[in-house]
Amino acid sequence: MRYAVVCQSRSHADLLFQSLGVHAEELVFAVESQVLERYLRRQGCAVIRGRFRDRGLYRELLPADLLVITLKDRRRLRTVLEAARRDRGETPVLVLSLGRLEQLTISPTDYPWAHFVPAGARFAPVLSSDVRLARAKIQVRRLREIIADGKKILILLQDDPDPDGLACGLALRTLLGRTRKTMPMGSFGKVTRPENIEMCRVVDLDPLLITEQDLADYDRIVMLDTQPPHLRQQLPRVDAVIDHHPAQTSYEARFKDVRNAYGATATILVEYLRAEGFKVNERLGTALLYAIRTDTLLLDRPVTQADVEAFTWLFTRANSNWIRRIERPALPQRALSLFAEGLRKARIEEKVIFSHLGAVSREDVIPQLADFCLQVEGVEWSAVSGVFDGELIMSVRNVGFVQAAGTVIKAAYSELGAGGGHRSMGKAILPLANLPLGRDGQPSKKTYRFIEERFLGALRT
Ligand SMILES: [Mn+2]
Repeated sequence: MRYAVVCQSRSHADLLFQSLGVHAEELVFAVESQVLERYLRRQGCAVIRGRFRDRGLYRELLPADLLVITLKDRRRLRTVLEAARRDRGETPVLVLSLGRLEQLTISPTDYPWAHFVPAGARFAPVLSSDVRLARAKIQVRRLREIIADGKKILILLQDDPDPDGLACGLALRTLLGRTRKTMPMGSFGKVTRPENIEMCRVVDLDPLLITEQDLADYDRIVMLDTQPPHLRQQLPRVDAVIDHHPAQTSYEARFKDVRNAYGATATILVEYLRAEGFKVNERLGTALLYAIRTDTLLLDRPVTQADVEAFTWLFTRANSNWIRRIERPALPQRALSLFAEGLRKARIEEKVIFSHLGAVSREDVIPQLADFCLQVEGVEWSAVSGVFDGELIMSVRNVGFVQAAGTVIKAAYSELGAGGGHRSMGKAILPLANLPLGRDGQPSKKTYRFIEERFLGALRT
């Protein structure tokens, strides 16, 4: 390949060597300065020296596989473009300008055959990412000062630990060179979502179920992906908090890194690891990527450049088969007959498909059937219920371009139990005691009609 470059300075030439990724022998430079000519020859490049306004210069330089024009002095751009116009032939032309395009003294539209690149602006995202990593270094140093000397450190997660908290726990352990013995993860509640249980199995995590009394065993407490006011329990103290939920002010901690704009706390931990030059193994990479995937619904929720970058960085470091396994928890064989029954009884009303499974032995069959039902022609919503552990659990899915599932669930059921969700999926948990039941104390036809009517009512408003 032959790359022709019109260039005025050594730093531009150096930048090109690195960014074009070509050998010196493939480059031929057109320069005006003798000093630059000598420098480039020493690098092993061919050089033609002449005046930029002289058309003979371009007859010698062209044709080439690419002509790059990179000038320190922006006012000379017109001179070069006008002089090169005649002899460019079929050579693609790339103009690297350091400033913004509006700052050019020429109008790019006058030269439709050239591709103008505002190199400074292109460089900006890279730099802003490095600025974040430079800041992360300081955060890690402070975090180490505050907790690293602890004998036994507790990583405290939210009551039903989710992938973001779990992955961050694993990342923090790696960052501080700790083990599950000297820095266990704990929570006042159990992991319940089938996907999250599967994640714990796949990446080998086993968060402890703790009580308030257990807290005394630890000389440092770090909270990840949650803050003290989110818990019902009173904490004796918290040393460090790393989170992305809205910042709470009613507590003290020596270290706080709370970034509400971030889509996941895992993104913050990825910055820490990258700033410290850690190599992330498959296990940690998978956990962190899965955390960002679920917390941002595959970057479908408001996220920052930092989340997108962490996502990309983790992508090659994670095991996609493991992620698939986590996202599709295996369906037990006996669920098939339950599914068959659920599908047989399913009804569609006002573009909502309803199905009620009755008593189920595993909660996860409910969301799985809800996912499946959404594929039925003409359906915009699916609402599938099942009775588990004294509660009626309803999984709701929609096609995404309708009202938010979380809002509809709240409007329909907030007086009867807990519920909520995101744009296209949600869940309601209704204690049976709050529902009109049949004579046998179990949900009856009337119960289900009651639930359906509340749902349709909420949809209509
Ligand atoms: Mn989170």
